[in-house]
Formats: sequence, structure tokens, C-alpha cells
Amino acid sequence: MPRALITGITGQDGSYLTELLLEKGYEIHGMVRRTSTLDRSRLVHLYRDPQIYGQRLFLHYADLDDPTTLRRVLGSVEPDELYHLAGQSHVGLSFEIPESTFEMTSMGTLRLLEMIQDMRKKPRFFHATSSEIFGQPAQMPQDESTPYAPVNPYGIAKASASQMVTMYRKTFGHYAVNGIMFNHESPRRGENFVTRKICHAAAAIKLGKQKDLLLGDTSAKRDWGYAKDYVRGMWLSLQHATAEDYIFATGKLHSVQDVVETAFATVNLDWRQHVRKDNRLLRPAEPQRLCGNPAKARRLLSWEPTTTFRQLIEEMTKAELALLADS
Ligand code: G4F
Repeated sequence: MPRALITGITGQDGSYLTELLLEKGYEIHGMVRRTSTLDRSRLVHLYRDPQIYGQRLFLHYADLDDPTTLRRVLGSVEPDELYHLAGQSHVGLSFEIPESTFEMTSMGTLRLLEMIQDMRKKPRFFHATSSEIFGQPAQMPQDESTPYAPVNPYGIAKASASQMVTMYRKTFGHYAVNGIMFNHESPRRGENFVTRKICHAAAAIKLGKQKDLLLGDTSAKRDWGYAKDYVRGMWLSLQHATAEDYIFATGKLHSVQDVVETAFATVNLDWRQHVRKDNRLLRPAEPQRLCGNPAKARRLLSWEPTTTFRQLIEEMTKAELALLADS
């Protein structure tokens, strides 16, 4: 049975990746941080299943800024594949907590690479990096050769972590992959990201549980795909004969305003009556033209995004309606 270790297992991507790897017959180990609230809601259906938890799924306390715990877990699990998804992933917040963002994202990745360096049997390593490394790129769409030009602390931390991954691959021969993930969403997206915030608000307003929706820059554009497709890309990239970097993206740009109009149309509401601008939600700098070309992933991995933007936003909005109706 192949064995995988996942950092960030409790997040959106970690939970979908766990489900995919269980289907594929893996034994899965996840690293979790000790926090005052035990938020494992995305894994709860697996955690409560006695056929799975403690049989094929195991959770271990460890922290990216606590090397002893990392080394202990890596040494005892001896994974075949290590998926590194953990980190402070909110771009806006990275302006407020730049040091801890950099520490966790950049230094945390370096620590894992150094520990792998000391291992006799090295796992294949997947690093979930971000389109934010491109910041304000000269070319659109971006591919694996586009120069990094990050414009916020998060993007800078991801850029340096990605360069470390490349360096350990080229210099020391590690099987180490950068998956350059463009925005990817789902009903499991955190509530402070814009798609979930909008879909939640549209559903809550429809049900009379919320009045207004406050947003920052609604003209901002992103390349938005479906998270389940992107975790399939993570797995595929570690099955390829050689370690490569890959863009995972749809190649299509949509604005925050498009998300608003699609979500409110799904619940038959006029967005103009509910959406307002709040300048406090504007960021000091916005990336531009972040749109990916996934041709290499298509060519080497036969990877394709399966869900359109409209399907994604409609599904997220309907999931919010169902969740709110139950609460
Ligand atoms: O949903 P967002 O917060 O995502 P962002 O900043 O693009 O980052 C996400 O995708 C990256 C690329 O894959 C990841 F690396 C990163 O970890 C994260 O998953 O914001 C999207 C856009 C931005 O331009 C933001 O300024 O929406 C704009 N926006 C407008 N009003 C808002 C809001 N964003 C948020 N979170 N909340 C608002 O009220």
C-alpha cells in the first residue's frame, strides 16, 4: 500500500486529496497543528469512520515551525509521497502578518526539503505553490517559464519556497515538484476567500439571514477552477517518471463582479440591491493578469479542468443554500 504524508490535510485541498488517495488505495498520514479550536470539519466524515480513521488515515501533531515534530513524523511515517499544502494562504492577510507568513511558507518548505535531504529513502515531494509568484507578469497567459514577479508578502514567500524546491531538484536530484496552482475553489473553500464569501452571502440573503454584502475590488480578475480537479493534478504530477513544474489553471479569466452576478442569479436576486463597496477591503497592491496556460500538464499528465466557472459558482451557491437550510 503506498503511503502519503500531507501537510495542510485539514484544508480544502488536503481534504479532497485525502479522499482521492483513499480511493486509490493509499495509507494516509496528515500533519495537524495544535490550535485552540479543533477545526477538522472538512475531514469529519473520514475521521468518524472506524473503517478509515486509525486504519488507513492517521493524524499527527506537528508544526512547520517546530522542526523536532516534523523530523519525528517524517522519520516514523517514511512516506513514499509527501504533499506539502500547509501555509498561511490568505494574500490580503499576508500584508498584516508578513513575518509569520514568510516564516511558515518559505522557511517551512526549506525545513522539509532539508529533512528530506537527510533521509535514506527520499519521498517524492509535491509543493503547492501559487500563481501569486507571477504578481504582475509581462506575459499572459503564464507558463512554467514565466519569470517570478510577486507583489505581496505571500507571493514573495511562495516564490522563494518554489525556488528552493527547484534548487533541491536541480542540485541534489530530489524528486521535487512545484505545482503552480491558480485560484481553485469549492464548497469547502474558507469563508474569507472571495468566491465563498459571495456564494455564502447570496444564499444567506436569499434566506433572509443576511442583508448586504461588502466587497473590495470587484474589477479584480482571476483564473478560477474547481479544487477537486487541482488535487487530481497534484497526484498525477507525482506519478510522472520525472519531476517537473506544472501550471494548474483553466486559462480563462473572470472578474469578482462575474462571481457576484453568477451567484446572485443562481438564487434569483438582483445583486444591485445588496452589494456595496467597502474601501477597507482593498489591498495595498493587486496582482494583474493572472491567467495560466496548463498545456504542459495537459501534455505530460493528461490533466484537464472538468468544471466551468459558471458550474463552479452555481454549485458553491447551492451548497451554501443547503448548508444554511440545515443550520
Ligand atoms: O479570494 P481571494 O482572497 O484570493 P486570492 O487573493 O487570489 O488568493 C487565492 O488564490 C491564490 C492563487 O491560487 C492562492 F495562492 C492564495 O493562497 C489564495 O488561495 O481574492 C481574489 C480577489 C482579489 O483580487 C481580492 O482583492 O478578490 C478580491 N476581493 C474583492 N473583495 C476580495 C474581496 N477578496 C476577499 N478575500 N474578500 C473580499 O471581500
